[in-house]
Amino acid sequence: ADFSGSWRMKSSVNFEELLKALGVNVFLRKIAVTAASRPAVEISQDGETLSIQTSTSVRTTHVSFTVGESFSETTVDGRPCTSYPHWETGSKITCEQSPQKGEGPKTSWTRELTNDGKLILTMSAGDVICTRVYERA
Ligand code: R12
Repeated sequence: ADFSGSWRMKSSVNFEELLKALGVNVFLRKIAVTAASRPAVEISQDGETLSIQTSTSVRTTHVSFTVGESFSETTVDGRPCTSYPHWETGSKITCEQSPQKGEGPKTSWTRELTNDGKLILTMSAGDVICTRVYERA
């Protein structure tokens, strides 16, 4: 699968509930929900190595990783974690996160390329799953 490209978000379900499950207060939640409604996502992929930049007006993250190798990133609420991305199928990456310090609900994300060319991102915290669908810009 080739995730490369510029992506635009078409739908998002449960993003605020995800932040709530992570303990983000209502003030930051409202700011984050507004900012995250219009993200710009740029992905470049070279074989098993992906580079993902996610930009919003309040927060921009950049991660680079090779599927099958652990790396450091932050959870969506900004806590440092160690992540382990692996192929769930030939077109779906599942990434388990473990906190680098402290406690919190279990977190993970998945990114999947569908047959009709969409990118589906899920982010989980405990039993809350946020699903965001992207199309190529
Ligand atoms: C917090 C601070 C900030 C945010 C939170 C807690 C904002 C986070 C944002 C996340 C966007 C994620 C996207 C994901 C994707 C756009 C805006 C939650 C700034 O303490 O679709 O890949 C300071």
